[in-house]
Amino acid sequence: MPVPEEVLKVVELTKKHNTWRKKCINLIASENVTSPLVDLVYLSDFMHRYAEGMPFKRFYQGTRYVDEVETYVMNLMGELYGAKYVDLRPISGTTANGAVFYALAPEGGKSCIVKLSGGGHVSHSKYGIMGALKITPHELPFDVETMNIDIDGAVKMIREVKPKFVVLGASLYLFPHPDKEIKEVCEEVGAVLVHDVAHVLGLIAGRVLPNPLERGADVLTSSTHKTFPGPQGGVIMTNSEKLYKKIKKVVFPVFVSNHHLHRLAATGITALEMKYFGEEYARQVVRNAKRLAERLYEYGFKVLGEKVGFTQTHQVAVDVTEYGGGAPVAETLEKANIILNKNMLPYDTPDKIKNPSGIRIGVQEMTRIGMKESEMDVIAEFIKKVLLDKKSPEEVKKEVVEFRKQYQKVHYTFDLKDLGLSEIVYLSE
Ligand code: DSN
Repeated sequence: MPVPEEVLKVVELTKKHNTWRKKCINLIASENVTSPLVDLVYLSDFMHRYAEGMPFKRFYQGTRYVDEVETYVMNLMGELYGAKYVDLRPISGTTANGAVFYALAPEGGKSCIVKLSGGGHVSHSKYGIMGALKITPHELPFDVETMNIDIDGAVKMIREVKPKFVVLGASLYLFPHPDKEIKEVCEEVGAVLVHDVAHVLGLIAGRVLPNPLERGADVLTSSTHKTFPGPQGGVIMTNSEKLYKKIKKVVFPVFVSNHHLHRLAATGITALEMKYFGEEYARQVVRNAKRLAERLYEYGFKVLGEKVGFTQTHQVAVDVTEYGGGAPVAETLEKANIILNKNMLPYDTPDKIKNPSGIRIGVQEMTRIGMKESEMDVIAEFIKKVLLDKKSPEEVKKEVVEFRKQYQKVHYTFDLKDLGLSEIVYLSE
């Protein structure tokens, strides 16, 4: 049979995407690239199989290696983050959040969260899983100068609201959230402290940010594919047996049936990359973010967190109101093959959602392919050329594509040759 056009179309689109993103400066703060070794273990027969339940207590046959790998990777993650209980079954950060929120407030109730415009994640909000579970989130006050939770205001609110739980962590996350101070008031009112570390999981492994579990957080929820450069997925970690007993009964059967088994081995390799290369990688990520923020600031951009050193993470936030707002700026930069996203800033009102004041920049992926401070200077200059010098984005794109050719290999990983393996080749044009 001749290959139908429809088949060619799907193959073509995949090739186009793969080729294009290798020619782009990818600065979406919630993304990353997996290493060739992670790709190799990801692409396996595990992806065809089912294994509901906990290791060695399954509802399916044929799971002997799934059980072993899941247990092994749970232990690796537990060792990396100092957690006694690790659940890798949530297939995303949102699923991990849903399971924890439901376990903590099965009949609904009140919670306190980071406000959406301060970076709070949609799953923490009334529009997302929190709202669907009939839990009413109260937004903690946020301080724009320090780009962090206003601790005094938050303590006051938590005392008044008396929530069942408090969620720290956010999608715009420039500085570590104050677990220690919030934990004290949580204890006073009997609330559980959850910290959604999705954005900074890799930075915690690399010890450039404190581990919330060591500073009072009761439960960590996370995705596994942002600064932690693993396959897309979720994880829950805690040291509380009492809480974990409740949570694990909710993960399955409420939020997950099968848990996408090929993620497990791939997440394990990523945990080992973090164990052996994590500190070097995380330090470079933060150095790069700071450098990019400084350069943009020197060009006259309104970079947030000016009085507190701009950032301690992989992210930089810039107010681009004077260039038309986050939406047109992000679209124009995309024409130059610079991919980042529009973002609400703490002072934005809900009507600004379609064209917020800001853009959010994340440097973790470009760090992973070998970029350092000097490359951040080049990226800042590309952004300046498009937004300040008003050069044609199509012209700047030619320079971006040329520049990007030098950075194609994933760093901070193991060499396939040392394992006698060869790389999977992605479809490309
Ligand atoms: N909304 C994603 C982000 O970009 O931060 C996280 O799920």
